[in-house]
Amino acid sequence: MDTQQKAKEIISGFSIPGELVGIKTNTQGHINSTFISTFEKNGERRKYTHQRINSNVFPHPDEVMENIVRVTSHIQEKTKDMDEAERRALHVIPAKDGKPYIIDDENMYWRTYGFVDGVNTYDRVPDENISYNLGKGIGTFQSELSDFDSSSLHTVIPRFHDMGMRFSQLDTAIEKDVVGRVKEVQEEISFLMDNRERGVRIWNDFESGRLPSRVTHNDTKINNVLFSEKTGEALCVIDLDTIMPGTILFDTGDMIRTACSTADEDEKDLEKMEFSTAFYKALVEGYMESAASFLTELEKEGIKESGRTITQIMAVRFLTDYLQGDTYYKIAYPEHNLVRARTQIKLMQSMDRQWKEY
Ligand code: GN1
Ligand code: MG
Repeated sequence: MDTQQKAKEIISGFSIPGELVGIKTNTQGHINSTFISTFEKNGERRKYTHQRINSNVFPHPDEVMENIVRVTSHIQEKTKDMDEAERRALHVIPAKDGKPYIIDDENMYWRTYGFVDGVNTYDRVPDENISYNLGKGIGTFQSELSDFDSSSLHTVIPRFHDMGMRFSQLDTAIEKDVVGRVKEVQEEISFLMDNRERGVRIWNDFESGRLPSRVTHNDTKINNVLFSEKTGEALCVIDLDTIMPGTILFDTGDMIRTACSTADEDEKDLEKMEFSTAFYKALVEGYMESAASFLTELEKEGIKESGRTITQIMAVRFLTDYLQGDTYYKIAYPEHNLVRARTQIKLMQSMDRQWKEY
């Protein structure tokens, strides 16, 4: 049975009113498989998002879902009286047995959300206004969760942003060289190794308690944010799998990485990849408007560095996966992970060239 057929079968186990009238596969995302369905009831159509959770990446999907249900309920409560309230948090649709997931015959977990319409998404920032809105939206998300006890969340992927551990994984991949690719990537390896010490600082400040533990999303790239079609406001942060305790600098970092770059994460022409200081300034201005009130001084001071650090961790992770024979990220062609690692390194170099100007 193909996955879409399987999805259809699973979907019937969720508590969704009406008849299933259509299903489409969504190809975005490097980890989970996603499907969009349409249901019809009394002539009215509604869409839903269904995902099969990748259990190699998330070994405890029940804990992932428990985190998500708690965090989305918290945001729903905070935003219930606002305009477009239904678009400001994801809504988990339970299975017919009340659980927030269904386990299929291959022991894979599936979940369903109400599809959020009336929104725009971007893979790249088109202008400074969107950058400003993105910053403000991420700051709002953090601020809505600033009174949520982060220690009550499950750590779904331990040491996810531990740069030291990510470098150790790269060391092992280089040493084993299972697919014989190390010789092609000497330049990339040496750039990353030269920056190793600087890269571990944020994690060390977090682990030593100098940076406070908060609820962090850990994947705040621009295409995980939904913008209102009506007002342009960044309404909702999606892709909540990696919500867990962390430092908010992981999230400022990923938003800087993806919102201030002039090319896609997998652009082959490196000439096109630069860091935009104009987008950065707009992003941080929006972010500070909604986040400044709850940040500590050390958090504020770390924002600029966080963009460089998270870009670096992605370079390390993509290169490691390339050397390991592409076992983690979905790839569309053999060099895909190498292309991704190179864009991240280029982005870091572009930051460094302009470091004094922003
Ligand atoms: C992965 O699945 P997706 O595309 O939302 C990854 C993130 C990376 C991102 C890079 C669990 O996220 O850490 O930043 O790719 N998620 C996981 O595009 O590893
Ligand atoms: Mg993700």
